[in-house]
Amino acid sequence: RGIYKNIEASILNAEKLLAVLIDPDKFDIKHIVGFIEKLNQSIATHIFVGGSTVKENVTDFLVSEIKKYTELPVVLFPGDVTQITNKADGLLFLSLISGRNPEYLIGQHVASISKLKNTNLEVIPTGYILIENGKETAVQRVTETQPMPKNNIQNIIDTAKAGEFLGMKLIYLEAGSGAKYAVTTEIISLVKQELQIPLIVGGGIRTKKQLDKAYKAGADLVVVGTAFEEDESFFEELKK
Ligand code: 1GP
Repeated sequence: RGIYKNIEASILNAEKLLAVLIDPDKFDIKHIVGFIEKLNQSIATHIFVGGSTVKENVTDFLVSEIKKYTELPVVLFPGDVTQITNKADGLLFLSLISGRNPEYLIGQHVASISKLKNTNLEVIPTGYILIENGKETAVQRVTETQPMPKNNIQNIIDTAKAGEFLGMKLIYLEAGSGAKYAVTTEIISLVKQELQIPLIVGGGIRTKKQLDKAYKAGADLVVVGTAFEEDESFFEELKK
């Protein structure tokens, strides 16, 4: 089965999913064997690879290295076209629907097609919603868009629902990598109630307690990056 079908099946079985985000720009390739070993022994179900400011070809090499040491699906979470590589299993085809910058709503997507046509990547259309979190993050800087104010929850819900009606297969609520404040449980649960498609939540989640809170509120898949980058012992708390 494909990546998306597996996500749907997990939800039906009330299983929660965890993606470990590896940012090629921050990750020290020297640590890869130990890092992936710990990851394999944890409850992680997916590996996401991507970042806002990655240099060309770095992703390609990193993904082929990761694939040597794990059976988990590797899904690209690209900041731009240059991060697309055939070595991965899937690609979140992200449209930044919280923003009004055409480049990140449709521009990069058009530019990616000639590359994507030559890959076997499972392309998963994803509505990407950046939410205010207490400090400016890289997504905001790079995409030149404003995050959605967290007190206007109805607007966040409507944006997510519009993404679903546009045919997107996933909604991703993003506080931004290294966010001071993660997406609130109130936002997660109200968005989840309205959606028929799986919900991803990420940004600023650093503890097991926060992870469990996000799941309980309704996140189907949580993405954690910085917490593992800063301290690999976090994997110990998340053993299978
Ligand atoms: C960022 O949602 C991901 O795009 C993960 O964020 O690095 O804060 O875990 P963190």
